[in-house]
Amino acid sequence: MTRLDPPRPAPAGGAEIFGVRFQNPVLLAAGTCGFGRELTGVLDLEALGGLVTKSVTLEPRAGNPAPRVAEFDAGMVNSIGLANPGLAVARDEKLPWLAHHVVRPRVFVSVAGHTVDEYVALVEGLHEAPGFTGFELNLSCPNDQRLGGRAFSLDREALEAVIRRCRAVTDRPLLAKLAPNDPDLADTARAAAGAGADGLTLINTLPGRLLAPATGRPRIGAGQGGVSGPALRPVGVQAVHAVSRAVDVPVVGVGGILRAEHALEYLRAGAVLVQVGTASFAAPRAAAGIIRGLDRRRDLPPPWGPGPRTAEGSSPGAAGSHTVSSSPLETA
Ligand code: RRO
Repeated sequence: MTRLDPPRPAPAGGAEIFGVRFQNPVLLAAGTCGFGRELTGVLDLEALGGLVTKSVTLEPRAGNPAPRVAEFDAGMVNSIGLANPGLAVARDEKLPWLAHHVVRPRVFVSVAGHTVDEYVALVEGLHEAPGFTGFELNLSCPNDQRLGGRAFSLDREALEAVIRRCRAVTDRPLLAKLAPNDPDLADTARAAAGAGADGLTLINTLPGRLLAPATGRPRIGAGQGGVSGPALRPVGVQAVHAVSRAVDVPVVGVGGILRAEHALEYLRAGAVLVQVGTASFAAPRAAAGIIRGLDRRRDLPPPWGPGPRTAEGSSPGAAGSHTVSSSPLETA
């Protein structure tokens, strides 16, 4: 498990989570920022708490038929179909670029496969690459046609096996990104944590379909897709609320965060970090505005501020045991 990259410099302030320091709680979500480079000139990457790369698969994938995205009044539906350059290009080009150009934000590499073996091969193949802190196992893509749209995390045996076996081949932090359409998400989260996940990312998109009223034809090429944006926020906040009370690993909240108050909503529900996704499509600098908005607040819950975590006065187990700093939020 030798790693080639030296430890990254730890920014002052912020909070320590997964054994590394985050300068603020706002990350860009997988699939919405490419591998970071795509946003140079658009967004100051150094201001971010972190970013999660596009999901990487063993081989390059061309993705699903166009159109891949369609908007509706409360968000959008996507079916990109895991379009990505594959393991070799991620390892040899994308991550080295991140190693040289992104210093303060914490980078997580999202990986996705069809089988447990594929996930393990991805983690093994990337473990020693430079430029990133940890992995986000994408166990919840709703748009993989070979899995028939069924998220990996909904198969308990596969979920536990994939996390256990990835855990055995890397000491980097492992996040498991779970699906919202789960009859007992808290139980799945307990299983994921029990199998060795260091944290849970909640939630991926919710399966959905948009039809053209005049023809009945699907508005995206693959037919069904994943719902994201404002419609997803209450689903994500509920997931974070339930799971952060059920597990003692940190929870990362994602789904429908457009503004700082939405990020705060997730932090109050029990998340220690948040990810911004769909908002960046409409406004590529949305995450920077959210970071500034949070920085102005003096009522952030721990570990970002001294304020109460929840209106109910109860504190989920995750944050206390895994975060060591309560320094004021720092922006770059
Ligand atoms: O690529 C996609 O279509 C996709 C993925 Br991998 C995912 O995890 N979630 C999503 O909404 N779309």
